[in-house]
Amino acid sequence: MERSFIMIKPDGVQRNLVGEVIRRFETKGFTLVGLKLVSVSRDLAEKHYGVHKERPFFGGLVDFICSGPVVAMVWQGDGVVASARKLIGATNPLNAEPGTIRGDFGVSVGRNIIHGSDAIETAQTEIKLWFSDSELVSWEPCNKAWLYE
Ligand code: D4T
Repeated sequence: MERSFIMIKPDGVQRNLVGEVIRRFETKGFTLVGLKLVSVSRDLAEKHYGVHKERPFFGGLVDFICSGPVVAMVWQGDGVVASARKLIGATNPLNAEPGTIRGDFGVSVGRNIIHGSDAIETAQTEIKLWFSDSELVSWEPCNKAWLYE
């Protein structure tokens, strides 16, 4: 089944939003298959945001991701990659709709609380970057028959 890499950034952890974010993904109906608190190395942050290497905000972004613990997660479910992006909202929290995580909790693009993979292929790359196979747990939630027809 489809999987997405979701990371609660240092601001989300510092602002005590970990439970709130997890609650939103759980109650939507997605399944948590990987979870860990990570003190991110520069090397990992630079690899994760490698696509932005030439952008002016790259250095500040890497500093920020390394500035405190993040919660790295893998969530699973039909259409989870695109749906997670909707739950998260627009990159700039000021443009994010109310009801989304960034729309409800953020005001600044450089402090936008959470990351979610932007495509299925990106998700696969990011999951491999952040998790070993043994850290991911395949399990069948008992409410599956009530979530999927
Ligand atoms: P991430 O990758 O963190 O889920 O964010 P998005 O997918 O929504 O947005 P992005 O890749 O365009 O940006 C990555 C990351 O960089 C920060 N950022 C972005 C920033 O600090 N200043 C900026 O001007 C932009 C565009 C926020 C998210």
